[in-house]
Amino acid sequence: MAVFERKPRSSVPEKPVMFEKILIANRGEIALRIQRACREMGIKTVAVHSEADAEAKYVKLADESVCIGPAPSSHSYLHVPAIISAAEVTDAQAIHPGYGFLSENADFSERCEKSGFVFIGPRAETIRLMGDKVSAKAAMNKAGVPCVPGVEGSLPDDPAEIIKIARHIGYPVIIKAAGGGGGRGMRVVHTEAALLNAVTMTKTEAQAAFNNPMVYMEKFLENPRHIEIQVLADQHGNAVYLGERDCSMQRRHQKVIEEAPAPGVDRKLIAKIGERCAEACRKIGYRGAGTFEFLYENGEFYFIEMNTRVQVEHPVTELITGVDIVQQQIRVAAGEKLPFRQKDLEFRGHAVECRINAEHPYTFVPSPGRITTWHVPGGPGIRVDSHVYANYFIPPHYDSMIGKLIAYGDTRDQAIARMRTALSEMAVEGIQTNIPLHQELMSDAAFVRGGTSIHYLEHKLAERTKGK
Ligand code: MV4
Repeated sequence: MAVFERKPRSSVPEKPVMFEKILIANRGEIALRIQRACREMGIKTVAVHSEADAEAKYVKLADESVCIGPAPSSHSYLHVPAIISAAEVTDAQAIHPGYGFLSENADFSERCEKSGFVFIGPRAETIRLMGDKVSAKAAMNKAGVPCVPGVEGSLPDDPAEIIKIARHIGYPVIIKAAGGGGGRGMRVVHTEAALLNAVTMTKTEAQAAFNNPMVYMEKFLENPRHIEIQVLADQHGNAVYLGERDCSMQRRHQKVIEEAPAPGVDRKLIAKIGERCAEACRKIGYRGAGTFEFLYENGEFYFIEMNTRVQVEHPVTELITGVDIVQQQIRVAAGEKLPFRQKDLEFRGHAVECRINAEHPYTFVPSPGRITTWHVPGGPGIRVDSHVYANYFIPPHYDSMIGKLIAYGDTRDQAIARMRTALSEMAVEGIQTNIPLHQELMSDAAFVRGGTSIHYLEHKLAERTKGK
């Protein structure tokens, strides 16, 4: 079996040598986005795909492709041995996990490294630290990142102690699963009478969903915005922040619109929080791209979670900074130093992203199937990140997002105006999309004013239903 013996590459190469070939362990628009970064850098690509994605154009565009299993993700994009084997047979040197799927799976990153492939992301230890929301909060608190008021650590078993902690924090409180995140495994508690039952139920659910019964408690913030800070760190102790994104326009924890910068937030405060995030990266030896998620309420930032992957909404940051985040992920994974310092970075203009989903615009029922017409907009300040085309069949097995429409302008008003034009030019037939919802939102008075909370869209949609 000598053929398959590979020397694990030391994590910091003496002299960085850029990869010759990268395997992309993902599908759809992000697989194409990563492929584009590789092509620009002269790196060969290996696409892995399920049977349902065999005919996709981005698969054909890759230098090589390997079918890793049937349509269900559990048997393909989540099937670790198939992905590692594909990297072995194609002789790739590194694996880019994209977002979702295995991107925040510490065991997967470890398996990559043990098999001799560079995992394009943070060390397994860092992914594990951030995957446990209790240890993530403790680490960030210690590193000087402001957190939601609460009590450090997971809740004790003693009911009297739990009651004491909740009284100390003050109602309403929120109980969250340590193994959760992204909106899974949480419960809001308004009164002491409801407390212990809520804790028990959250623990039971957490055990079933995450195989970890640990829960923690925070003050529940009633009407915050969701603002996140993008960071980049190399393996030589350098870290920068690339500004923030406002992702408050969401429904059921699915973001709908993202923008950068966050409207109406004091730039000095962003610089202060951003610097805290970069400093935290230096302290924990973070490597790669990452996102610090905050709740923002009454002029204060409160850290809730860290994402250790590239995010769907990274293009808005790319447009206001001029930094190619995916390319930098690859460079720092190969051991290169970041090519800029914080003082070299400028945030210029404004960018808005609309996620284009194959779904009914108001019932949100998925609408997979064959796209008959696909006409994308263009012109100044317009970027479209999508893997689809006319006659493409959207498989029903995956996420409904089929692309992202991103508009850039000197000002927020210009970016929104360009987005309106772009949406009006965009033509998609054969399936239903959420383009009409985006058109409505781009002319929504509260959105146009800027600074709506995480509850805005759900409230607006509820009003809409009542009105009909
Ligand atoms: C909160 C919160 C209010 N107070 N924590 C939901 C997703 C997960 N990342 C954290 N979440 C929340 N945590 C405290 N202490 C409200 C939410 C929340 C939310 C946060 C971000 C974006 C959308 C959201 C929708 C509902 C609730």
